[in-house]
Amino acid sequence: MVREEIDGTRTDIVTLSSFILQEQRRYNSKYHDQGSSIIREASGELSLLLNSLQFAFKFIANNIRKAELVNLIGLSGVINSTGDEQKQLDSICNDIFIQAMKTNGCIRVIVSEEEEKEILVDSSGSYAITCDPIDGSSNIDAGVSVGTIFGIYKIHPGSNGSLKDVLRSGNEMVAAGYTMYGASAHLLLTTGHKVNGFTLDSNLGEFILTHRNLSMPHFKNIYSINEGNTLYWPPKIADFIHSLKVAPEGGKPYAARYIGSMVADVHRTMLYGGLFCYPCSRGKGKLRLLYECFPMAFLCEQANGLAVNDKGERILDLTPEHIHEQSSIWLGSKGEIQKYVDYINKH
Ligand code: FDP
Repeated sequence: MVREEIDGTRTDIVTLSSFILQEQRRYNSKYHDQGSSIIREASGELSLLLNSLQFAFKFIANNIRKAELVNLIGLSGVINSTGDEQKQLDSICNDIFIQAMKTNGCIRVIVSEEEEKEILVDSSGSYAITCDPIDGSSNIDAGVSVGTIFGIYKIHPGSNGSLKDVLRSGNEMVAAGYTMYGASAHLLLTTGHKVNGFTLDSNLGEFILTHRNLSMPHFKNIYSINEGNTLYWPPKIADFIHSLKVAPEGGKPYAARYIGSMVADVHRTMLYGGLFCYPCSRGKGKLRLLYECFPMAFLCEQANGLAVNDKGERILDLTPEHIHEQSSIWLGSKGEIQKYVDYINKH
């Protein structure tokens, strides 16, 4: 018998690396069990890619932790593709991410929030990746949690890697996730079969499985939105948000929680439930479809939630026309998002 605990120390922990290998084996045995005449084996390439991603996350986490000490915080004077002022930490973390993706041999196309154009990589890899290396960066100086968001696509058969491999429906993502850098680094990952959460143990230098098959509650009376924009929303949306603040008979109104860092707001929503939204202001969405909305929508649905835009259309059914396209988004507990969809359909 294997003793799982020695002097209060758990010894049965599952690391991200072992979890990825287990998933690969599960995928292979699924195809064997189905008695497929052409036995499809997972080549291990996605596992390799996920492993190189976890290296990038550890490297970024390390830089964020020491940022204040080594004076990285401050503006670098560069304006990025979407018009935001780029911080030194933004550009360093972008470089870390791109370097890790360029050298793992699995990636042919990289899209980053910090790069105006897609990056084509000369490799024989089968994947394309989209990412926001540091989301929520306007909060960095205040020590608020920020994160890296990513989405992964298998490139089209016969493609050498092109824009077409990323400008496609969100339904075609094969994996997505984010790492939130807070008191510790938290990674939420889906490969299209539920969501699992890992926490970085900085002593071991390993992401440890801490949230297996994460599932959001169906209802939770928490709403998360930048209400300062109320004047710029269509009246229907302002009315819906107002309705959340009206207490039902014998009940309580919704609680407001807004950090202003998408990863942190979504992370809370994934764990506690509720709804997070960023509607169009003056008719324009803010969050980026490809590397913010798609990965978050994929995670959310895999955790039994829903993700739609202002019109109530399912986010993953959308197809972007350009890599930095912006969208409105409503995501969170299934019951809460359905309530929004029912409201706009009725009014
Ligand atoms: P940031 O500009 O700090 O990078 O998409 C970027 C984002 O943050 C999200 O992380 C966050 O949810 C949102 O913008 C915050 O926008 P507001 O400041 O307009 O509320």
